[in-house]
Amino acid sequence: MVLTIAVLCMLITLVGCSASGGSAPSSPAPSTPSATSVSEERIVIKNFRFEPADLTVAPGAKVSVVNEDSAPHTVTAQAANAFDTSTIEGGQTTTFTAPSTAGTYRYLCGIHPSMTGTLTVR
Ligand SMILES: [Cu+2]
Repeated sequence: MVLTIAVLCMLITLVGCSASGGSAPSSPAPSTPSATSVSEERIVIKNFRFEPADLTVAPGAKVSVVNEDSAPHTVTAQAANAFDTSTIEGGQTTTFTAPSTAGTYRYLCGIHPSMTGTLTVR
């Protein structure tokens, strides 16, 4: 009886492992505790433009993105996995966390690739 339960537990653990391994954690977990010392930065999307087009933030800063258009937009880093807001519907606001590594990160709108901007981390 005890052995049966032990085997069942092992099986459940194995299944759990393979299931979580199959779905790769592609999106970065925004689990960073909101540090009050980090000032909030902001990008406004208006008339298919990022304002400001060049923004400098501290490493790991929280950046709000306000979409004032009626069209959906994204803020997607051209460098893989740097940051990506995914789709922001018109009128919506979202937040992403800037990379913790200093550098210049060019980004674009995944829906309208002619919309580009630069996020500088330093
Ligand atoms: Cu767009």
